[in-house]
Amino acid sequence: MTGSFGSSRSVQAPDVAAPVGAPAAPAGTAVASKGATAQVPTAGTISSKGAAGDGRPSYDLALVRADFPVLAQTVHGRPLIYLDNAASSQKPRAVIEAVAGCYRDYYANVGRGVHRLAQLATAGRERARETVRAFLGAATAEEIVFVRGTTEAINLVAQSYGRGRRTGLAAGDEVLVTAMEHHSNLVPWQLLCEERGASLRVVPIDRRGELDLAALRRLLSPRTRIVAVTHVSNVLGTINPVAEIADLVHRRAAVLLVDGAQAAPHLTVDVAMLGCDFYAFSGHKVYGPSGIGALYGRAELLAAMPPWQGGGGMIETVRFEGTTYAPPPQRFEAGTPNIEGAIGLAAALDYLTNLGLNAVAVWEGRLLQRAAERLSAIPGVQLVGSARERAGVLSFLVEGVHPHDVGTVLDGLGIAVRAGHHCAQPLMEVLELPATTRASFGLYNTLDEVEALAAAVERVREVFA
Ligand code: C6P
Repeated sequence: MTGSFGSSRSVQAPDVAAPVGAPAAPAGTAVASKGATAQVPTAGTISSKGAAGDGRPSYDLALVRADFPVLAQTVHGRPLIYLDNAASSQKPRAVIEAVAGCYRDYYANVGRGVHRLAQLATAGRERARETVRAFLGAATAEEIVFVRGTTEAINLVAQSYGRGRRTGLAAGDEVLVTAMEHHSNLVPWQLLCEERGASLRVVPIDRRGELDLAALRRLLSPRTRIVAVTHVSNVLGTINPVAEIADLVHRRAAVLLVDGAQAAPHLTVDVAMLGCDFYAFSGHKVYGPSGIGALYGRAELLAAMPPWQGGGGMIETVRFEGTTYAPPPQRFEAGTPNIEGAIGLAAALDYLTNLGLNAVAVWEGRLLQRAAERLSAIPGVQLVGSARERAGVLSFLVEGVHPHDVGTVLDGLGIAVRAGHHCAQPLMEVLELPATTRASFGLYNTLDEVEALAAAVERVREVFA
């Protein structure tokens, strides 16, 4: 279902083609996007994926909000309106209690002890792995590696797959990323390319902020070994067509890593249907604890990959002469892990699953659509990004006001948003913007909060008039 965003106002998008990330490319980086047609996307349409016609989600919003203790507070004397969910989301009681319950009732180190608490903690963490498996639609729990978060997951693949005896990159090989990547899905590949003498190539975006699939087709070559794409852009909200991309990538016998940091909170993820080889996400963005996340890796790929960190828990036998390694996923989980984090993550995924990812997606689509309509109707406000398929975030500019000032005024009104480059500096360069203000939505946000956001942005205009 497609709803109108309304028209953009006042601030003109630049007309000139913007090269992607051209200056200061590090050694080993070939910037392939000269002549890319990326421009500041203007407001257009959004697929709200069946957004409800009425003003309520299919779940009880008041009850859900009551599950999140932090939402009850005031900030600067105003009710907190938390619209910084893309940076990190708030935690329901179920998660807080799962973490506290682990510490209170059965905490011990995992995978090592024969005693009762060690067995309980180990079983709790392995149940959590199974919950993540089901959440991602992976075939087996052995395909789920616990990590600190998306950043660590991507570094794991770059450092292990990218350097493996059987899988590693050689001089002349290529890694493809897109112009809308977060630094976490860019810098690990730059490091790898630099080390291996490989090249990093960049798939451009169009003026809506959608991936240029024709350019992707052109850039894919026999030299392409890894393609790393975000599922949802943390700046533009664009949902990338992962299944289509996977098909193109596999025709070239390359592997596809998907950065799911901004997708997992908003979309039903099924790695089998997406057809990707690796999928990474963070617990703290799906209402779970920070310092925990997961990497899905296709079984035969993980099996072929060497360890990336050494230590306890990842070995089979250790002798001074040499060591043999545990099979996946333990091979990639050296040292004492974030035990309570994994258990809290499972509680968060259960919470999301019980509400229904589809219901959440429909409601957030409604919020996003309303916010886009309201903000784009304010003179001097320009939305950044108008992809037809979007989720989660709305970036905008207020004419003549720096995004940090917008964020500061909004904070004074109790509204939490993020202002800055959102750890996507190369994308900002493509957009020819130093920064944006970004409102990002979660399952507990309300239409009243969207109205408050619009009123606050109008207030920004008055303050800086
Ligand atoms: N983006 C934001 O405000 P970590 O920090 O490892 O949990 O996630 C990194 C990451 C990777 N990819 C994407 C698309 C992301 O959005 C993020 C985190 C936050 O946009 C914090 S910078």
